Amino acid sequence: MNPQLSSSSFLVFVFVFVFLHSLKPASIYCHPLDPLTPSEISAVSNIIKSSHLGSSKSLSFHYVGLDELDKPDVLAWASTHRWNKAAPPRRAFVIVRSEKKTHEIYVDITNHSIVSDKVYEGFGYPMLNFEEQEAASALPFDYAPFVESVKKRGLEPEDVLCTTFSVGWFGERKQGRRLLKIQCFLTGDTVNFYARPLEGVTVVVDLDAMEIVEYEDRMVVPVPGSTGTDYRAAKQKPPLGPRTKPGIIVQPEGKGFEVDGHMIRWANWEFHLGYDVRAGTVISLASVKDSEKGIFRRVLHRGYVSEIFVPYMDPSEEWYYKTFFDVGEFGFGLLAAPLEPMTDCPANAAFMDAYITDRDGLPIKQSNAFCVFERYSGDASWRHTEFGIPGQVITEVRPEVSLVVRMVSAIGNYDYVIDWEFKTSGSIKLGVSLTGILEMKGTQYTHADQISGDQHGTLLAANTMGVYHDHFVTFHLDLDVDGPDNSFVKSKLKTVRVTDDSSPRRSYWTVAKETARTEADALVELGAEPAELLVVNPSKKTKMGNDVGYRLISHGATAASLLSDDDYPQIRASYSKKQVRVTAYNKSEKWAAGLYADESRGDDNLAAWTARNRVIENTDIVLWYTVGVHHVPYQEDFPVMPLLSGGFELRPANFFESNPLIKTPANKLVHLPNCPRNP
Ligand SMILES: *[C@@H]1O[C@H](CO)[C@@H](O)[C@H](O)[C@H]1NC(C)=O
Ligand SMILES: *[C@@H]1O[C@H](CO)[C@@H](O)[C@H](O)[C@H]1NC(C)=O
Ligand SMILES: [Cu+2]
Repeated sequence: MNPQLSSSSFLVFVFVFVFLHSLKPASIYCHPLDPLTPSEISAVSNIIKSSHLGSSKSLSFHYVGLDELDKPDVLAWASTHRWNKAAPPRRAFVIVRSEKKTHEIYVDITNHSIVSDKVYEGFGYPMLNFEEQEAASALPFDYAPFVESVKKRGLEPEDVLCTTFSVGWFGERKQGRRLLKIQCFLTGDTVNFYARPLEGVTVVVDLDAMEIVEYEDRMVVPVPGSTGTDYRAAKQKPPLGPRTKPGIIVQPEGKGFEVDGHMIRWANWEFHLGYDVRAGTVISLASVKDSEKGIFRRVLHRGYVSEIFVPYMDPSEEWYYKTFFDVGEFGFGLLAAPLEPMTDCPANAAFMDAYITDRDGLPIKQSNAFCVFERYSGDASWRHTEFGIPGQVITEVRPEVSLVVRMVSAIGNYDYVIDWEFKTSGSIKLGVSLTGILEMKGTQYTHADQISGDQHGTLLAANTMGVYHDHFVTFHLDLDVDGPDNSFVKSKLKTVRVTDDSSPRRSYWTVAKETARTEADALVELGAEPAELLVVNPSKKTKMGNDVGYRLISHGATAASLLSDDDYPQIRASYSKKQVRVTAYNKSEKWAAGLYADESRGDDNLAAWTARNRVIENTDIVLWYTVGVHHVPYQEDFPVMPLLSGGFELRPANFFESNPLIKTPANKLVHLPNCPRNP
C-alpha cells in the first residue's frame, strides 16, 4: 500500500476495496502487463488441449506468454484512477508444435476461447523446450554406434553425459527439418564436464521424429584428461585462494522500496517488473518523479533482452555450426537460475518467483528468478570541495544509493547476469556480465608452442582449447521520454578550423545536431565518429528551450560482429554490425533475430525491419542497443570464468531543469565499527 495515504483515505481505501472486491474478485490488482499467473497458464493449456489440437499425440508447447494489450490501451489503463480500474482483458500468445507444424495461437483467457490459430509456414522454428532437449540427449545411449564410440575411447557410457546444441542454418534452400545436434562429455568424478568433450562425435537428432538421423565419429583426438577442474567449494584442496573479511549490510529503517503486485516503487522511481519465458525480466512503464514539478514523468515504456547471438570461430566439422541465439533458441527466462540469497544478491534483497511452462503447457515455478535490492555502492552521486574561498574549505558530498533488479540465466555452460539499475539522478543503468564455463574443444596440443597456423582458441589445459567466440546482447528499449512521440538525435562533435585571425587558436570542436528522419539515418557504428546519442521529445522543452531527452552512454563492451556479410550466421544476425538501431514502434517486432530464431534465415530480423526505412521522427520509436564482447579466452577463464562486465546507461539529458539531487538530504552511511551484535 502507498505509505503516503493518510489514515482517512486508508479507511476509504478499505471500504472501496471490500466493496469492489465483492463484485470483481481478484481482479483489482491485476495489471495488464502482469505475467501469466499459474492458473492463467493452466487455463490456456486446457483451452488448447480441448481444441482440435488436443487429439494430437505430438502436441508440445514451445512458448506461452502474455499477449499484452495494445500500447494505447495499456497507457489508458495505467492512467485510470485506481478505484475505477476494471480488470484488464487477459490474452495469451502461444506457440505449439503439432503434427510437424508450428501453430501460433491467441487465447482469450477472460472468455476461455481461442481467438485465432494459424499455422506458420515461414522459415525457422520456435524455442526448444526442456523436455525435448532432455529426450534428445538421452538418445545416443540407446544407439549402438555411439556406445561403441564411447567404448573405443576406453570409457563407460554411465560416465558420459550429453547436451544439446542448435544446428544453425548454412544455406540449405528447402525448408529443413527441426534438428538438434548433440555433444557428449566425460563427467565421471567431476561436475565440470565441459572440459572433457568426446571430440569428433557428431549426433544429429530429428526433433519431430525424436530419432538420430545422422551419426559420425571422426575420433580425432583423445578425451582431455583434465583434473582439478571441479568448482565446488567442498572439492578445493589447499593452497586456497585469497580470503576477504565478512561484511554486513544493515538497513536500520528497513527496505526503501515497495512491492505492489508487480509494481515497484522506490525513491523517485516507479516501474512494472514483468517476466517472459523468452526474455526473462521485462521492465515496463518506468517513470521518474520530477520533485520540482511534483509529477511522475515517463521514461521507458518497455525494456528487455531481445536476443543474444553467440557465434564460435572454429570452422571445423564439429564446431562450425555453433552460432547460437541464446534467447530465441533456448529461452533466457526458461533457463533463469534460482538466485542464492547472500551471494547472488545482497542480504537486503527481496526475491521473486516466476512461472514458465513445461512441454504440456503446465505451469512450473521458478523460485528466486529475480531479486530487487538497494545498492549502497560506497560511491558519491555528486560532490564538490571548494578551496577558493579564503579561510574556508567547503565540501558537499551525497552518497549514491540505487535500486537493482537482477536476474541470471544459465544457458548451458554460460551464465549471464543482467542488472537493471535505477538511480535517483534519473539514470537507468544496464549491466551485462558473463561468467560460467567456456565451451572447450579437445585438441592434440599440450603446449602452445606446438600450435601452428590459424588458431581458433587459447590452450587452457593439456588437450583443452577455449574457442574464440562473441556475445552480442541486444536490448529492446521502447523509450517514451515524456510521452510516446520521440526523435533520435546524433549530436556530432565536429572539429572546426580557425582560418582567419579572429583567435590565437587554430581549432576547436562544436556540436552539430542531426535528427534521424528515417531508420537508415539512425544506424550507428559506435566509435566511428564522436557523437552523443539522444532520444528526445521534440514537443517538450526545458524552460531554457532545450529539447527534453535521454542520452545513451556505452559502458565498455561495444564490439560489433567481424564475420563477413555473406556468412550464414551473419545473415541470420545481420543486425549485429551496428550497435545502435532505431525502429518505428510495432507491437509485433519484439525479437531481434525474429520470432523463430532456431534455424532462422535472417528474413525476419531487426536489420530486415530497419531496411524498410520507416520515418522515425517525432513518432513512437524503439531503441535497440547491442552490448558486444569479442571473447578471446584466457587461462583465468578456466575452469570457471570470473565475471566480465559491460553495459550502458540511459541518462537524463535536459530532462530536468537542473541536477535533481541538489536538494537530496545529505544522509550518511551507517557505520558499525567491528560490532556484529549491533542490530
Ligand atoms: C472472446 O474475446 C475475443 C476478444 O478478445 C473475441 O474476439 C471473441 O469473439 C470472444 N469469444 C467469445 C466466445 O466470446
Ligand atoms: C509490423 O511488423 C510486422 C512484422 O515485421 C509486419 O509484418 C507488419 O507489416 C508491421 N506493421 C506495420 C504497420 O509496419
Ligand atoms: Cu564468452
